[in-house]
Amino acid sequence: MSDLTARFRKLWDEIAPIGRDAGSGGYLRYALTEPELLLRGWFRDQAEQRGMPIIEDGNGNLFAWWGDPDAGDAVLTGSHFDSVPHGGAYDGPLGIVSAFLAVDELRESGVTPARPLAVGAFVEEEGARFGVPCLGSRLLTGALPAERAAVLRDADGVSFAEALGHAPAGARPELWGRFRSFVELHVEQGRALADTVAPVAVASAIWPHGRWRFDFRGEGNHAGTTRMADRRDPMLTYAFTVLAANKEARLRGAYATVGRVSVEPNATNAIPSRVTGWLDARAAEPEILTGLVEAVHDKAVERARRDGTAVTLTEESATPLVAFDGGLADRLAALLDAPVLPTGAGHDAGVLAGHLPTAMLFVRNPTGVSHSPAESATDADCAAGVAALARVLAELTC
Ligand code: HGY
Ligand code: MN
Ligand code: MN
Repeated sequence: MSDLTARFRKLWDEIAPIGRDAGSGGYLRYALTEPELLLRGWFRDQAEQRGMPIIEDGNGNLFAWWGDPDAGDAVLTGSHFDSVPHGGAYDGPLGIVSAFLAVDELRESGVTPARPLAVGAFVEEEGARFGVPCLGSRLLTGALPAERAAVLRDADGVSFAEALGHAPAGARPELWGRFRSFVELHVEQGRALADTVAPVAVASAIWPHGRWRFDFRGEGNHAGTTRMADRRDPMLTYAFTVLAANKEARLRGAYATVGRVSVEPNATNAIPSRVTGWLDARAAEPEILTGLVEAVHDKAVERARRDGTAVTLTEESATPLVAFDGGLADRLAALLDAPVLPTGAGHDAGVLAGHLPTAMLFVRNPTGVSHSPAESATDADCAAGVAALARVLAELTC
């Protein structure tokens, strides 16, 4: 095992147990809950050990600084700690652990950056607690108003402002304006690298994608005394809509997922009065995505007429096509002799890409599985990711 691989494993083992569910082996690291707060504490310790002062942006994002935080022209790297329910170990934390190790690599090789270098930890990237993905980076850049974020509530009714302990600060142009570029290292969510010799790739783009809430309303009633012909059952309309989403996505070469549903009253012997399903839709082109969501909505409305139910559609978040800075991507791909890949996964880098030159590095995932306890990456590939990130940061801070 190489020295860097051993150092990766040592640091990785410090956070691996935090928020891990013994039953599933997946992670329950929801933003600003105890496991994620422990990880933020770990982040502070790592920064302190490296003499890196921390700046908080008032939105829940943390930035550890090597160099003068006020000097500007800084290079930012980092990612997020939070996970989807029972998510994998690598999605997010790999980018933060790798960032601290890359700082160590630079220092050990005697590199003193000519400009400041910051390691960031963005809050609520997955949107698993408050429903809006990339909440922290959207707040920082002003893509989401602080007033809207403040009142987002989790399943227990706790608002983002209450979880944060104060109203979010909102847009901080004077802070993100200090960054000249952002490089996020992330485990690959797909298997494009799995059958290649490349442990690391550079991102070219993020597909347009978003989340839409479908509310189906019908008439709650008794399961045993309501004739089938008399029912207005929203579960039927919901089920049909899920099948329609799958078919319409396949017809378009797009992706549609309904992975989250809530039912009222959610009783075995009661016809539901309301069913809510969340559609995650993604496509290579904006027009395809729009067409997909419209087609699914049309099918839902048509079916609702047959079922005597009502359906309403609400867009909860939308991310346009992100084309990463082509010059930067080509430069990093040449530096690392790495392939360039698009992705269907959203990232904070996708938000910052609208404001400063941004790049992503993907670390090989042997199975491609993500948002699952089965997500994996080998220590050797993770060490290769650290080495690649260190080279990139040395290049960008010289
Ligand atoms: O959902 C996504 O694409 C990302 O993993 N948050
Ligand atoms: Mn994710
Ligand atoms: Mn992620």
